[in-house]
Amino acid sequence: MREPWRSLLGLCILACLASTHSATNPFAGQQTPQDPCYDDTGAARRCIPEFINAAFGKEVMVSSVCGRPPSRSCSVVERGDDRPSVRTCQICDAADPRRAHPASYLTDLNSAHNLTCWQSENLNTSPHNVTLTLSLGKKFEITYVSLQFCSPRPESLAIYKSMDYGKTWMPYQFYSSQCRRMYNRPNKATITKQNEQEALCTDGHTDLYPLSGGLIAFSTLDGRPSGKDFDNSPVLQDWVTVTDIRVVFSRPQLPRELGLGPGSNNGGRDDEPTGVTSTLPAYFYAVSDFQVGGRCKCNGHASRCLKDKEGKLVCDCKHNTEGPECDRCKPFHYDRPWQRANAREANECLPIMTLFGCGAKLFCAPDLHLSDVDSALEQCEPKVKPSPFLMGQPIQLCFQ
Ligand SMILES: [Ca+2]
Repeated sequence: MREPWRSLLGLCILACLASTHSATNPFAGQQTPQDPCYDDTGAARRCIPEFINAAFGKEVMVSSVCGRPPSRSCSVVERGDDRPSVRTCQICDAADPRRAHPASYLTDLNSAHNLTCWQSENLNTSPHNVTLTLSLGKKFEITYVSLQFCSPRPESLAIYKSMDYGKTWMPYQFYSSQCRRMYNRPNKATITKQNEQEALCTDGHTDLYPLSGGLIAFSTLDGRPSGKDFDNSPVLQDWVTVTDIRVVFSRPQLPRELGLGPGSNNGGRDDEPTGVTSTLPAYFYAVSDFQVGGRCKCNGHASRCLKDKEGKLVCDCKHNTEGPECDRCKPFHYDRPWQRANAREANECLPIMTLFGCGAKLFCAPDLHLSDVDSALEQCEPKVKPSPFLMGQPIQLCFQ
């Protein structure tokens, strides 16, 4: 009864020792020396993909774009030097590349010398939501969402996120000079450890000026207490995880203040009940750059993301992990539960080699010797039994 298992174990151990003759990590031979997921002794360490603007070059779905049919829109331009602002008008024509303002201009190369702006249709009812939706195609951990405007910034704007590829959405951040009325939230609420996963509203970034070039930047961890201890905060790890971002421009700056329309005295902030459609002079939204700054989410087990055969972005998983986000252990590497890597501990998945069921476990580890196996087997006498887990499996599976 005992002998067949002893020889099987012997085979396994020999294969194990053969694979570990030169490195501390038995799997280090599979890695290139420069692999950031392993140190120069072959030990696993946390690795993360580079920080990128995940929106760059991606398609943004917009609910409105100007130029079909061609239209004329006007804006007020500041000239500085105490000179009065001037009103300028231009034609938007989607059929003419020199006069078009397509959604692709939101995420193209942003250059101050060649500012390309997406622009909505002229809108003349309020509120009139205009929506931008960006799908990243994979989970990312994001640090910021930013929008640079060519028009004045909206007076009220909401950012939502999805973690399930657009099936469900949750509020991420609100900007409004009237947080309570527009979004039913207090202005600048305090964030404590109890509500770190709550979207806030602020009246910052809602000034009319600058009339062009204004920025809205939402920093996902800013002001959240556990941000300093991100490694140990599953709540915030969840909070920064997104697959899609949606921005809703809920209300424009007042055309009366912009001087764009004659007698638009019904555009007042306080005398216009929310939800009531009122006629305003035409306004539009225009954005030159929509950025989402962050890293491809791989839970500390990959240093890069690659496109798979179907063109889908996936993590290039190391540490014996697999899955789109390296979110599970590879088969036969379940010796301990899967865990995210952190700065102190790589938490790599370990191979299992449980071949007998008397409570002893043998790992394909560099410090394992045949004598250890012998002594373990001695302790098992006389109840050596194969683990059901590997029964009938080829022994080579231990070393995948
Ligand atoms: Ca642009």
